[in-house]
Amino acid sequence: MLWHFSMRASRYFMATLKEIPKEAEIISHQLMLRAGMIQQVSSGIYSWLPLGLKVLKKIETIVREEQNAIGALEMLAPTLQPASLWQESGRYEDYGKELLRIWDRHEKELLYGPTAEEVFTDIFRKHIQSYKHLPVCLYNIQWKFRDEIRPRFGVMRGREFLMKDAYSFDLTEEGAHTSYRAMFQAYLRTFRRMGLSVIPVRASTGPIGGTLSHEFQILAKTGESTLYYDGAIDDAQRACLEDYEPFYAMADEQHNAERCPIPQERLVTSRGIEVGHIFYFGTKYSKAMGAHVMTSDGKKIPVEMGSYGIGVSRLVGAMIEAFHDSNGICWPVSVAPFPVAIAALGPSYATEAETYYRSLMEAGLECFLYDLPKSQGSLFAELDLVGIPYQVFFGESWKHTSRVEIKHRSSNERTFLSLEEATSFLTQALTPKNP
Ligand code: 5CA
Repeated sequence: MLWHFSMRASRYFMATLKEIPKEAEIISHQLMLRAGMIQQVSSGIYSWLPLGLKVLKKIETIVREEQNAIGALEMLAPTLQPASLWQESGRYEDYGKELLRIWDRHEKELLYGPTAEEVFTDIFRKHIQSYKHLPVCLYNIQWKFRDEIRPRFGVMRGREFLMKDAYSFDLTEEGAHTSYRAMFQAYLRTFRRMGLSVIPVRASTGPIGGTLSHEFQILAKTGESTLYYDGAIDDAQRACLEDYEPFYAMADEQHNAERCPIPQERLVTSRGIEVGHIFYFGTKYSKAMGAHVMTSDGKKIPVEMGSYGIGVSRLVGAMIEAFHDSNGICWPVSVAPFPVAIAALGPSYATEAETYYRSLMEAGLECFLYDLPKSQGSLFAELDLVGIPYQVFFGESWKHTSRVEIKHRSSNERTFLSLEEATSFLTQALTPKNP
């Protein structure tokens, strides 16, 4: 069967590199290149190689499941948009050089969407005219393009990148705040499932517009923003609280030392990477584009909107910034390209490793048979570099005690188990815990 071949190193597309690529300034970019996850095609534009795409898809799935869980409806808008929609909303001139403009053979102007408020507002206005169909929230997970002046840090600031963008439509401002809050909580659950600590910070709204906005920042030394937040957030996160109003958190110039209400000793300063951004902007687009709904007493009013982004491809890099050590990536099980790898430490164990690999695959565990004829040193190094969370070895312990060695990548703990025990240990370890 084909899957027996595809999940084994000898048949896989392992594009790992020994040297640290010179062009990569930060650890996540270096590790993504060294682990063979991506390859640059042009400045800020990457191909996702098989191993990298697996991680991207797993992150995408978590994002999708948590959007669906709050009742947001998935659809798919195109990457190309007509410039005329942006002229209608008034953003065409404002967006400047980041907007990639394209002319088709009829001299009709298109653009590669950097975001999609106009497209979604246009869909809404063509299909929904009554309060009876509200609230509604539509989203898609689609590639975006921003002609960034300085693409850098690999997929963290690319020109082409994958974004989850959602758009909520409500009758009233109060309703829009309820949608905003539901999305806010979905974001906390999404990032928690990825094992990330995330700080929601009050933000300015920039070219999206509006009055209320939060950025979701994960803590990392290489982050582009400086965060100032109430240390009580860390405790609230540990307690899985989903209320955010009481806490102070600001980024960069939004923070004002004089006006900060938090006592100095409770204020935490840290660097952060923005992985999500949500906006409430009321009727900015619905007024400009004529997206009106009928109220219960027959009045026509512009619909209340918000938009909600997650940088899906950026998250791959951001997660590596959060989860790595000097040997490579330490993926949490929830997004690992393969949660388990099996390797024979010497040709005499190859058949047993293969048989065990097949039995785990049949039990529904996603694993990778590392069957390359390499030295033990380079085998260990490669599995650690690509960050496989559980590594099962058939070696000395198997020979002498009929127990395999299971190495846990991030803690480096080793356990010696019979095959039967190993299967139940791995089944347990791979079962998602309720976050
Ligand atoms: N329309 C709104 C929300 S749908 C919007 O576009 N928001 S945004 O500009 O903040 O982008 C949403 C998320 O996309 C950001 O939080 C960030 O995680 C990601 N992102 C933005 N620019 C880039 C980029 N150049 N490379 C990778 N990810 C990016």
